[in-house]
Amino acid sequence: MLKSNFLILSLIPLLCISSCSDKTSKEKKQKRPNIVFIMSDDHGYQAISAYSDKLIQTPNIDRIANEGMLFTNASVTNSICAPSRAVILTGKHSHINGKIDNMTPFDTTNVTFPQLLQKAGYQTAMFGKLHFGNNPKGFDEFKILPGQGDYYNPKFITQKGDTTIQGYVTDITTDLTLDWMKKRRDTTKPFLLMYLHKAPHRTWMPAERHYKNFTQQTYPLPETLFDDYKTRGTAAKTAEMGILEDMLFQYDLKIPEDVLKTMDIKERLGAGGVNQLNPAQKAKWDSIYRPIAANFMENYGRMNDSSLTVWKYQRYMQDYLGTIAAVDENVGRVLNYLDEEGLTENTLVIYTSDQGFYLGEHGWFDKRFMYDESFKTPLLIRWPNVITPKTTESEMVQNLDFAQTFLEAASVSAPDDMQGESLMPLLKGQTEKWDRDAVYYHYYEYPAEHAVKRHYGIATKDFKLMHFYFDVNEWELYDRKKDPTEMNNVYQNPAYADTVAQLKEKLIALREKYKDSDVLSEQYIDIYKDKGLIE
Ligand code: SGN
Ligand code: CA
Repeated sequence: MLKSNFLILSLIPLLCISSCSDKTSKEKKQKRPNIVFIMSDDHGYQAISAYSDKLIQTPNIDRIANEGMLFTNASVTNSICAPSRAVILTGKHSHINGKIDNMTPFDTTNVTFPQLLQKAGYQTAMFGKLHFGNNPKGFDEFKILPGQGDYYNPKFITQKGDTTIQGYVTDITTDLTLDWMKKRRDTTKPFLLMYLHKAPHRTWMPAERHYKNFTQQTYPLPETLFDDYKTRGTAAKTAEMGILEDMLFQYDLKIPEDVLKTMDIKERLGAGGVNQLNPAQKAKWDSIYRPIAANFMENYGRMNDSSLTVWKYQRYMQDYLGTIAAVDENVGRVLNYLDEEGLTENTLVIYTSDQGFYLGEHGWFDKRFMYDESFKTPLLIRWPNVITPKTTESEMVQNLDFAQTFLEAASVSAPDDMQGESLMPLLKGQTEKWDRDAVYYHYYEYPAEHAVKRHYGIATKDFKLMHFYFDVNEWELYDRKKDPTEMNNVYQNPAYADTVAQLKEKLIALREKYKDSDVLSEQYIDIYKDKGLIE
């Protein structure tokens, strides 16, 4: 392939003698970078070694930061899957693009950045999880998982109909991606590739090759595992995402039903993804997970709440991190392919997640809250010749900014109604051109699974102010510098009265700027009523 690239390059001057009337615009076009957008689902930054090596080594994902930029203050505008994806594609907040929660349908009349890139001459492809309930627009080719998708033997929706592929979803998503790059890439065009993993989403099923090693590991406990929510409001106290109370033995932690029966434990959900295994896969699964169940059965009677929390946390981490091992290996396959094809230099590679995730912090799994672990998201970007390798960027950036960044990178002007900011100045190291001092957040999916109440809020580098406005009317304030683990709500503390007043003013200004005037407009109330979620 290197040879054929050389051939094409050496032909360019010859071709130009006859046909380069518009030489400058052609040169510009040829330089437009490829974009490889890699996103996993529910990948907390705590589980990427470029951020912290307490839990897992992710050498391939880290490579993106080692050869590029690591963002330590990247966040989402609405910490839930499909809404985050809609924000990324449209460059607009949820209340503007309409996809406020996983249930509301994505309005396909929205203009998305892939549509604009495709129109501007990019070849576009998407593989993996989208989770919109409808097909993406603006892609020359896509193969996407229906809804949440399955870990084993997953079904894919393609332009030619549905197909089921035997094997493990993370490997398959990568095979599809590499197959497209190898066989159907138009080498005369720059490309946008959206390579979107299901992992490490619940129910955290690792690849067979990782069962053994990961189920033998013991992980350090997060500092806030036994949070009692003492200073916080109703929302944190009533959320249903506690490792002790809400994480299920069978569905989440893979203790088979027959074992639970002998212990008189009955659960509301069944075996979930384990039902997808074929007999050969099931035999391998059982060879590892059955002995764990037997051991659990033996010890269960001696466990109290605290030891059971720790046991559940360890089982959770073993499987969650096991799924990440496969993501990391597969990211390595894609990066290696870019190297082999000489594509690395002119390709912007980004690794992110649709949001962060609780890995036991505050006693939780899942996401949704504006507290850091789910508000913040990993963000690593490599773009040789633009980004200085090994840089760390602490400015506050959001998934809202991606669309405009990619458009600027491709020299395509962004529509005026996109609401983010291009990250280009930061990528170029021109921090002085970046003046954002606060970001806005709004979460809507309630009543729903995990029972996290609706809230909006503002974050600055120093503080976070949140308003839980639905069902309750409660405010919370955190001092991010003094209390980075967000254990002390200081909203009522008189010492912070001025801060509260200033932040409320700023919050109003942000809500005006982003045109978020209604807490829940009629349109959404109707959708929620139709679904029987509210009366
Ligand atoms: C599923 C999960 C939830 C998760 C939501 C949203 N339950 O409903 O635990 O919060 O997805 O996740 S499961 O029974 O399907 O595992 S999201 O990433 O799609 O937003
Ligand atoms: Ca998600």
